[in-house]
Amino acid sequence: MQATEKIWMNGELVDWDDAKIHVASHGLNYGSGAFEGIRCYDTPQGPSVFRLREHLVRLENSARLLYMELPYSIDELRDAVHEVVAVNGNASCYIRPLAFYGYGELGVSSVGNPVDVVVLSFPWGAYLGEDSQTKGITAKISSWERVGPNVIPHVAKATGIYLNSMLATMEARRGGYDEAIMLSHDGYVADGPGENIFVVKDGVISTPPLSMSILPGITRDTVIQIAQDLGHRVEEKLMIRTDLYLADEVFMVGTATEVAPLRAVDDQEIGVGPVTRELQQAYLETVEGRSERYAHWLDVVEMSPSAA
Ligand code: PPE
Repeated sequence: MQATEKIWMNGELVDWDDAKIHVASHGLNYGSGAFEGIRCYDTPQGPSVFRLREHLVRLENSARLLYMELPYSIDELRDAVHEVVAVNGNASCYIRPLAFYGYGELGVSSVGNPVDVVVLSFPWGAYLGEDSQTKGITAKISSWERVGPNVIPHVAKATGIYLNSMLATMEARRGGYDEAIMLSHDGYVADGPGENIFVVKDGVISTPPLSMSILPGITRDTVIQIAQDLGHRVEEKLMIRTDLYLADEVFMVGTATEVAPLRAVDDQEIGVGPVTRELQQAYLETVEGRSERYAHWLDVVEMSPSAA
């Protein structure tokens, strides 16, 4: 990863190399943390963080589901994001707020541990490789099930859940595919290790419902709104693996991925189609601040005078 100058850590800006924790931290031992992934884009209005408030509300909800009380309000976290982006000076960057149980008492109960909060900002290019958005990617249905609602709350963007994502990603990559698709315990399409999934069939756009072991993605919500505004019909419905094989188009969405077409699922070829292209373009216009209609989703950052 590309290091930047500062990391916001528990209210202070510290040098990148000094943002350290103790090895006995609860979050390191048990994956007890909640995090976010947010993008800032270089827009005509200035560097703008996309849907920052919604991401911070999700962070607060994720923490709550881990019985964790964040020591900072949403407004304070918003200020922290602005501060770290401004000081690091990258108009276009990825932002990673992370709250975790820190160093205090070892043992699975989280009682007796402080809640540490950090915010990183750093440049991060195409999540699934340079060609992912143009040529499309290949995906494999994972043999790993997506964590179910009674395993770990999938509504939470909790650090521990990502072991599930890591296993699915590694299996797919080692098998020569770009990405994994995970099914729920009862065999319905859930999401990717870091993306939500959409299918286009006979002119209708479908995506799994929020109850289907998926992260309630902010890009998912954005794409649904944009698609409806463009006049498309969007349905939230249960889908099985063959709905993917027989789809006209399949695409994945996420903050890091943006909108990436799938050109094959398992070894069934799927074309990269016009609906995906239209939504991909509209999404980029929105996040890059070229669309009046969605200007309210951009939170413009005032850069520090000393930053580039
Ligand atoms: N599902 C999962 C499992 C997920 O991790 C993400 C985000 C999404 C759906 C899409 O959510 P949203 O970003 O709000 O549209 N994955 C993050 C990358 C995880 C990683 O560190 O790698 C992201 O896109 O930032």
